[in-house]
Amino acid sequence: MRGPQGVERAVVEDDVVVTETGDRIEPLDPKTLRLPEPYELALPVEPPEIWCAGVTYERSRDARIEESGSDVYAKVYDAARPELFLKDAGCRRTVGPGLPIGVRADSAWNVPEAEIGLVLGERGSIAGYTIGNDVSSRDIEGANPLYLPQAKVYAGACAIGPAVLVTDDPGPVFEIELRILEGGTEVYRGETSTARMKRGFADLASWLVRDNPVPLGSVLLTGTGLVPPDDFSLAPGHIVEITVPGIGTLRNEVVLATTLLEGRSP
Ligand code: DO4
Ligand code: MG
Repeated sequence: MRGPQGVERAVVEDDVVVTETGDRIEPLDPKTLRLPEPYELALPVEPPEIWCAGVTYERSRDARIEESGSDVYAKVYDAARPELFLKDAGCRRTVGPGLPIGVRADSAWNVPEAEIGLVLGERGSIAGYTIGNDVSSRDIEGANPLYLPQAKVYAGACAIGPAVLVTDDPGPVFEIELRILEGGTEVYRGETSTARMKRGFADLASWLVRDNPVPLGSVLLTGTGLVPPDDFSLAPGHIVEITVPGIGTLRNEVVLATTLLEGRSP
């Protein structure tokens, strides 16, 4: 959590945010976990690596086939082995709630991807659940499947947060709402449920750690089931809000990725 004392550790107990110094802060809305000023939830974990699964929902499979004309997406949707790719390492391209996400200057078709994130424990066990935004360039991805890393990995291409849900439920189902706002007006709204996923969370995590030393606390985003209409592109000034009851709302403003590089050493 960010507050007057800088970044502090905090947990959510009975819809109240409790800091390590014992302050109790009531969110303005327990569903979104939005805090009164000057408080803001920060990155709930700093994952050493962030991985993504793709094409885990029928909607994503269809969108990928349409944008690329390639059948590799239908093949991976039906295969036992999932699509998995590295999104970030060392949190160089990832932000928490309230900080800007990026769109590439060399892309004309950018979208947010609202996904459930698995916080990974030992040997691919699931320690908790968070929200992730796998911001992507659809025209770069669609031009050639080999361009996937460029469509997915760049400054501000990922957001996670606002909290980590720890639960004993072995098979939780999450409702996911995605809203995009422009000048305070909603320009896109969609919702889906993880009940529509083709694959299970534990199965995805077990594929990821096969012969792969994924560090503890890494996050695996589990794919998108929400695709805005083809004539929509994310642009600087848009606000992206992803709400998952039980976890909160991940809210980020969009800027040009180039501006996030300013002042950063390579
Ligand atoms: O194959 C492209 C990536 C798909 C993806 O990121 C998703 O389905 O969420
Ligand atoms: Mg994705």
